[in-house]
Amino acid sequence: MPDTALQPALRTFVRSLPKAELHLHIEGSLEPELMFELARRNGVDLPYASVDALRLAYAFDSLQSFLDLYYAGAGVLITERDFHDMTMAYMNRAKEDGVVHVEIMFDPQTHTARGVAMETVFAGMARALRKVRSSMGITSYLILSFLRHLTEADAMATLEAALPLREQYKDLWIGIGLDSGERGNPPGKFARVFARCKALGFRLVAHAGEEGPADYVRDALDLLQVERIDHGVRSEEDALLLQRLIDQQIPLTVCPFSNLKLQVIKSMPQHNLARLLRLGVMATVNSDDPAYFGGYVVDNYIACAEHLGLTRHELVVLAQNSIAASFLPPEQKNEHFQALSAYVAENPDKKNPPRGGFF
Ligand code: ES4
Ligand code: ZN
Repeated sequence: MPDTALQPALRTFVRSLPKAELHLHIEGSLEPELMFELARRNGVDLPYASVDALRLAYAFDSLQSFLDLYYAGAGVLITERDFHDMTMAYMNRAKEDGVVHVEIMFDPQTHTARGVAMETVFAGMARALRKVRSSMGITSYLILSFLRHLTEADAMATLEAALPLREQYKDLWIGIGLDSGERGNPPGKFARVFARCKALGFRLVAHAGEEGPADYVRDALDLLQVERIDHGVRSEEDALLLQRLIDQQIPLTVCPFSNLKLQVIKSMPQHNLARLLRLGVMATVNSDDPAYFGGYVVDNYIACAEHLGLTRHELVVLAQNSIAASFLPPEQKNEHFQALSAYVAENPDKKNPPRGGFF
């Protein structure tokens, strides 16, 4: 039974736990209220009468049923200011959740296909992120993600369109990702463009093993040479692969609410995060598309505590993993590890105090 009486105290503890968010699609942070505001500002018609009507439409039965709404929703993003406002709204919310560093994925093809310039997308996000870095001290990186339902040639053209901006945004744009509909779009389809990105010195990630099979996780590692797997929950279906993830400490950016809302799992108690973590997988917890899936990163941590029985110590391990699995340089990771240890030491677990004495 979830211990609801202790939940407020646990939530307070988790909110102030220094953590990184490593799996966040900025377009998936666009809350219905802001979507309506941007639609009005830009004279874009939304096929919903109200914010409530839109929220009611957020009932998904698969990844694709979500993606259809998500791409349609992104249609309100037109100007530099729109990208800025969306990013700023997410960062303000992330601050409340104790996020000290975030690695943000964005889908330029969703925007350039509508006639929005690549520069507009970068400029709006970067203005917000740089402001937040200096005002709130939250660091951030950008991961340009290719849409896997489109061709590799389209991904290559998108990369070429973005490369002239690399110098201008080198403080932020450090990585390349792969997202959108997984089934029928295996990693191998993007082997050449990922090889080029690796040669260019980008950090590489890919969604794999979300709806797709464990084979796609192995292919993402072998054919795309990614350093981190987004989701990866279906890796459990392949014992050899699972052992490899453990041995090589390959991080998984797990998103429990996403898996639930997209019916990758039937109910939260069925999620395998606790099992993965206890086997020694470098698992992290993230929000994916928080505006669509009903919760931000702390909500995801708390749901895992409640439904999977994660201990307070395991929640601390998740926060530790999020720093370890980030693309931050070692010195910055160490600063966050120290802050984390200090926070835990200052907030002893009254229910399960660390054992004193020698044994
Ligand atoms: C996504 Cl949950 C998920 N999976 C794949 N691609 C995505 N893009 C945005 N959210
Ligand atoms: Zn995702």
